[in-house]
Amino acid sequence: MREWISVAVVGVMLCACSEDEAAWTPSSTAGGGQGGTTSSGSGGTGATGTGAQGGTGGAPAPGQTLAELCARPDTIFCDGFEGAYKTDWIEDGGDVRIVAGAGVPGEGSDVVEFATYQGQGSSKLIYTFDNEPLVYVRFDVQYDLAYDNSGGSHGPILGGSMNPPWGMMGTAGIKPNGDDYFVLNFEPRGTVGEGGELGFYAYFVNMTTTWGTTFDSSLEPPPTIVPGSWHCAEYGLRLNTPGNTTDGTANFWVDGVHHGDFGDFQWRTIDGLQINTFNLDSYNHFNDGAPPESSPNLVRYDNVVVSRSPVGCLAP
Ligand SMILES: [Ca+2]
Repeated sequence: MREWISVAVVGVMLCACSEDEAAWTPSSTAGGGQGGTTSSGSGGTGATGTGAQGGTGGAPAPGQTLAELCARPDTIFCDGFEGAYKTDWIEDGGDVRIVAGAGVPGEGSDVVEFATYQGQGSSKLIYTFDNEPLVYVRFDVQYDLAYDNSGGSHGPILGGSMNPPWGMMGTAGIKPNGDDYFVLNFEPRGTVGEGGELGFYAYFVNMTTTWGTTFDSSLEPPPTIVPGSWHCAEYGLRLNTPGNTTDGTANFWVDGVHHGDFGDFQWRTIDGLQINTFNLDSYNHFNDGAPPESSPNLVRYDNVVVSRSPVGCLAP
């Protein structure tokens, strides 16, 4: 088993958009994972722990259709992107497309595709909702065979601010105070196609750098991203008790495998700051050069569900 890895992100951040997200894992309700303990990493605060060994982490068993997931009482929002994306989303510029015939086998036809290229480094859809203390987001994601994030990238962001959605945007390098914002990105860690895997990148009150903290799975095999393939991804964020507490958590699953609980997060200090924003996002720094519009970086998403409880993968 690999060690939990905590790495402070100190690279040049050129992003003018949000760099944060909040994610969580309920160690009390999501069985199958042991709560992590925080330790100091190389310049950052990291979750150290054993993580779940292939447990479900409280996620429901697979065998569901998107329609069934959308109908669950805990579901806040869902979108299968058939024909269009729902008008609940805010499109904040970017290059967002609906692609027919590219769906996960057995579940619809259309997906949403985000393109990034020279002059278009960020494409995303923003969804805001009423304040929640515990939120899970599941989606299917496919990185194009030619996707290149070797110059740095970011992905979907779950978070909150006192002024949603914009209060958690443009916050790169701004350490949260506890009464302003927090973010938890669930995104490629490393270069896709060269061992890059899904993991966390978070901004929270007790992080020890101004550039956020990353969290990777400790399981073998790691949640390595396979370009051109669909992955079932899910993550959750539980807020800490208001005040000077660190009982906030985060966790994630990839292709139905629970990759552990991460703990000791102080996401906030006041009760008024809660989870209220999700960005379905593709952001590329292009620090090593951007592709032309004619051969863009492409990421596809489908079957997004925002919920108050773990959701799980679609029926195989
Ligand atoms: Ca679809």
